[in-house]
Formats: sequence, structure tokens, C-alpha cells
Amino acid sequence: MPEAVTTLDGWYCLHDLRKIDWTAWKKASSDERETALAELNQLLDKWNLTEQNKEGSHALYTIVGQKADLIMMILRPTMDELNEVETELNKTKFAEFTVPAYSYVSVVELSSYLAKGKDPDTDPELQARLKPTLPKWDYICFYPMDKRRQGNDNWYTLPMEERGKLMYSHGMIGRKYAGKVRQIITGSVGFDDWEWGVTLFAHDVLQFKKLVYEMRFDEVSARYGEFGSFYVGNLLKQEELPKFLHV
Ligand code: 76R
Repeated sequence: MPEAVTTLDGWYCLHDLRKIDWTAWKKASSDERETALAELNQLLDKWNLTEQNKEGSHALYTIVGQKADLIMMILRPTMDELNEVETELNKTKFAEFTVPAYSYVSVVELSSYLAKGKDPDTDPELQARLKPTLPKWDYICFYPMDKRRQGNDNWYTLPMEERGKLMYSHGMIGRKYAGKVRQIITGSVGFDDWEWGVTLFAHDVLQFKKLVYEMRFDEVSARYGEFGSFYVGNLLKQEELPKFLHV
């Protein structure tokens, strides 16, 4: 049996995608809308504090296209805290005006194909990658993916050495985008319907297309990659919420 790669696992992650029920929002009284916005702001203030204290992180983006209107990516040290955050959000007045679109549960993951010989509990670079403060770059791209398990194209029957070589080539392509695209890989085997969540952040939205396209020609993606739906969006700053929600 091929050896499983060891993974380093960091903060737990929820991608919470929602549509806004604009009809209900428009029908609501301005008092109700104000309360909803105030409660949302309170919650975001609390999350900001958690982020400042390095006890978690979050990112809020609007989604382009009909799959969703909003994406919230939330990181917390435990699955319990993640669940609490979700429930707290669901209890707000604002949540009454949202409709679930998609959600994804995973954990920040670094595989040890390339990073060897460092102590993950003390190494500051590894710690920063396992418990990241999410970049508030202008654009987000999120999609879930699997590694194929079919006939001769079975990632999980490849020897470790072969997978390591393929991942090296994958990493080399990725590195060309350093500073342009930041990727956060979250593992979801046993947690959700796909094996990984891929979250990318960029200053220039076109870099997502360039990176993902270039990777399609690399063997890891060309031969072994299976992909779910893609969600792309724009940064939604807290101070922009009133404008976004204005009707
Ligand atoms: O973590 C590292 O920097 C080491 C190299 C590396 C690993 C181990 C790396 C680098 N990735 C790793 C693991 Mn990746 N990555 C994806 C996608 O769309 C596609 O074709 C695939 C989706 C993108 C866009 C991407 C980007 N990566 C993984 C894994 C786990 C595999 C496993 O364990 O079997 C998946 C599923 C995955 C998928 N990757 C990079 C990037 C980028 C931009 C880098 C370079 C990071 C840098 O060096 O700054």
C-alpha cells in the first residue's frame, strides 16, 4: 500500500455562502434593516477582535454571478468554535434575510511533500501558515477539488516518491505567482463532499484565471484534478456594508 503523506493541520475553516433575499430586505421597514445591519456590524466587530488577538480570522466578499451573493470564510482553532460562530450568525436579524447557497467545512492543511524537518509546533513560518490571518486582498476565488481515483489515473495508488515529484512541479508553477496570488489549501476528507478546498486571494482578478489555467497543463491537475463549482468575488469592507445593502 502506498504511504499516506503526513499532513499538518491548522485552524478549522468554514466557507459560508449565502444569497440575500432582496425581496424580503426591500419589504422590511427601515428600522428592521437598521437593526439587521447593526447586529451584523456587532458580529463583525467581535470577529475583528478575535482576528486581532490571533484567535481566528475571517474574510467577507461579495460573489459575482447567481451562485451566491456573499461568501464568509471563517477560521477558528476548533470545530466547536466554528460551529458557535455559525450559530451566532444564524441567530442575527441579518441572517433572516439570507438564504443558504453553499457551505464547506475543512481544516487548513499543509502536506509534507515539500516541507520537511521543521517542527510545526514552534516554527514561526509553519505556524503562520497553519493559523493564517486571511489577506484582505481585492478578490477571492474558492472551489473544492478531489484527486482522481480512476483506472490508471489513481492518485492514491501512486507511490509517495512519485506524488512528491508531481507536487514539486505543482509548487514550482504556484511559486511564479508569489505576491500575486495567495493560496490557502484546506483539507476536507472526512469533513465535506470533496477532498480539498482551494481558496485564492489576488489583487488582480485575472491572475486567478492565469494560475488555474497554467496548472491545468501540469500533470497533478491535468491527470489527477477533479473540480467542483468555482466562486469568485470582490472584497466587501465592513464600512461598505451600508452601500451594499442600501435599497
Ligand atoms: O505549500 C507549499 O507552498 C508547498 C508546495 C505546495 C503544496 C504541497 C503547493 C504550492 N500546493 C500544495 C498542495 Mn497547491 N494549489 C492547488 C490549486 O486548480 C488547480 O489545478 C489546483 C488548485 C491551486 C490553484 C494551488 C496553488 N495544492 C496542494 C494540494 C494538496 C495536495 C495533496 O496533499 O495531495 C492541493 C489540492 C493543491 C491545489 N499551490 C502552491 C498553489 C500555489 C499558488 C502554490 C505556491 C505557493 C508558494 O510557494 O507561494
